Amino acid sequence: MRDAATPEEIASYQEHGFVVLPSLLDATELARWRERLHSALERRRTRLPDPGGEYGEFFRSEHEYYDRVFTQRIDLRLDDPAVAELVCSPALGRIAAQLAGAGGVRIYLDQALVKEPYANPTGFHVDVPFWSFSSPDALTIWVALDDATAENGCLCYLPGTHRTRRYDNADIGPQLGALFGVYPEWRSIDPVFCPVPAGSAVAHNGLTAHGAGANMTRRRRFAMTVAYMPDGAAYNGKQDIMTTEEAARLRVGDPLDDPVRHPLVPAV
Ligand SMILES: O=C(O)CCC(=O)C(=O)O
Repeated sequence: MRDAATPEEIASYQEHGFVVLPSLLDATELARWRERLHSALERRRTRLPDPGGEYGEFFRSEHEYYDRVFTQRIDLRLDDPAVAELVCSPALGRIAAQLAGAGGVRIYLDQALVKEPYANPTGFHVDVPFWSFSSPDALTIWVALDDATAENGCLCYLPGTHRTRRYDNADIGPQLGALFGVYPEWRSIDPVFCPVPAGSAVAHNGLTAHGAGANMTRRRRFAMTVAYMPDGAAYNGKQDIMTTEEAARLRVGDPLDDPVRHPLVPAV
């Protein structure tokens, strides 16, 4: 894996709020990621790591639409050391820190997102308002483990939307364009599709509006993602993916700096 973003990639990310990272993984690495993540998915049957833990309302319920957008498996690294070795990669973290212009970033979460054959589209949304901190400098690196195409639901971005400093959002629900009700000024922006071959990646700012089409093919579209927050990001009171017990240990304003849950990856 390369361990740096090019100056052009950094400039493009900062201007548009997303960037394609071609050939992030070489063929050997891609085979390793696919093998380890397919095994991890075989083992993990639940969305979140601790089946006995008490999670927030969203994660306790079934959702007729959302459950058919993708198979979502969050924080696989926490119960699978072979996955942890991949997603805690210093090289990947360094690229994230360079794109964010941060001295260091911490992993907020990792998640496998598998768009199954004939899965629903991913409605337009922004990421950070779902999360337990608020920052304009968070980002996700979305690694394609299968070719991601317009036919099977590659990502699609609204360039420049990361410049908003608002943390309002729309649910990933059956109204694909609900976000435009929240941000009507974004209706005039042309969406940019980002098809990428397996082993390449896209990175997007946590405030860049994005979505993905339906999977109109008979094969899965497998992506592995790592979301990063700048070092120093603080708890905002949203439980999100934490158990109730974990959230109760935090006060608003506390840094999210648990070294196991949120390991630091320095930029250099
Ligand atoms: O993979 C998808 O369909 C959506 C991904 C996404 O929203 C994200 O990684 O933030």
